[in-house]
Amino acid sequence: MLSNIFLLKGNTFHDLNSLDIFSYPDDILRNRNHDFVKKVIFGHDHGIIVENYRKDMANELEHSNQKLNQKLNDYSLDRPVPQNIDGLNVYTICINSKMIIGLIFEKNDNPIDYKEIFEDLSNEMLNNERCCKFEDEIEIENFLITLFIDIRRYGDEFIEKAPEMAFKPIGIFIKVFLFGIDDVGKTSFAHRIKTGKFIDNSFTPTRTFNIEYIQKQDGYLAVWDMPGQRAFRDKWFKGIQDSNIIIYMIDAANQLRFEESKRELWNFLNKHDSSGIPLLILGNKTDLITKPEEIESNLFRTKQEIMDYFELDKINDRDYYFFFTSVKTNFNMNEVMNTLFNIV
Ligand SMILES: Nc1nc2c(ncn2[C@@H]2O[C@H](COP(=O)(O)OP(=O)(O)OP(=O)(O)O)[C@@H](O)[C@H]2O)c(=O)[nH]1
Ligand SMILES: [Mg+2]
Repeated sequence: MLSNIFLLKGNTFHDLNSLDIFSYPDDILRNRNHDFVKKVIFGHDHGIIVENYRKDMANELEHSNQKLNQKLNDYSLDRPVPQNIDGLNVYTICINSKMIIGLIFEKNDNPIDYKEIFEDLSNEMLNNERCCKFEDEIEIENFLITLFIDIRRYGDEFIEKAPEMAFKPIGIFIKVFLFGIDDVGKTSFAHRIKTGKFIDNSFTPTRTFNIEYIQKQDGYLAVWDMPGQRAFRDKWFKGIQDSNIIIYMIDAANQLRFEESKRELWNFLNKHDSSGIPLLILGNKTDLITKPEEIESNLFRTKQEIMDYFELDKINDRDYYFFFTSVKTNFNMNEVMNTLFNIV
């Protein structure tokens, strides 16, 4: 488990006395001497960052002011470096040769398990959300706390349950690639088919591939639940290899986002050659658009409207199916599962 996070920031890594050091939840570096900080810094290519920093300074002076500003807004992140320093399990990432963010894990953790999440979250917060300019202390502390909580949650949710992968699959093995824009109910869907339960009002957007292994009577499913937020969508392409079926989920109750949802579906179908892999399109959250007793009549009309809007009839390189669902009320969930096994 992640136990601490820290940040080293200074005008130059040469002068250790001038470094600002922040850490959370407690001041873990207070009693550590320069030696610890020096080892952290030199772990990054044995001091080459110090040289890069010098070169950067020289280059920056040559550039126009405009370019300089642009550069200041862009953060480039080096590969994270794991080190064991004075008995601490430390994982650090260097930014623009000027700052270092460090994670400290418990002794038995493997920092490499956190490589993707560490890189992705830092990059997202720095370059997409631009949530920290590193100018005032409170801002920096908030940044560290947010990163700490997110990485820790990731560890709790995904890494701790890794042993489940050791299950012996019974029946056929199916890889399900589940994607769609954010907040449509993908993670709730995976959770429902795995546990039979629905957690209302959960708000934990998925930030990395969430892979659920689920044994059903007819076979063993690996459901690759993709993160839907904009910043993560280019990752979708990385998850699809060897999939047996693709599920694209739409929030049927949120027409305001139909256009975005349609664009992402077609973008994906056009850009990535996944032809031949059957596609199941789910219009979820039907509980929000119709009462249970009127489901049949109301949804029939809506189904045609959605199929027209999304131009599903233009899909000609694979079989596709459309279902309405409500992960919340379990509406059509059994039908979807039966269809899934029948198709594959
Ligand atoms: N009313 C209703 N709410 C649902 C349904 N399915 C999911 N939700 C809610 O919708 C919200 C988003 O659900 P998630 O499963 O986290 O959505 P997601 O698609 O995984 O979102 P990202 O991980 O950000 O891509 C949660 O508050 C769910 O409780 C449904 O069928 N009906
Ligand atoms: Mg999710």
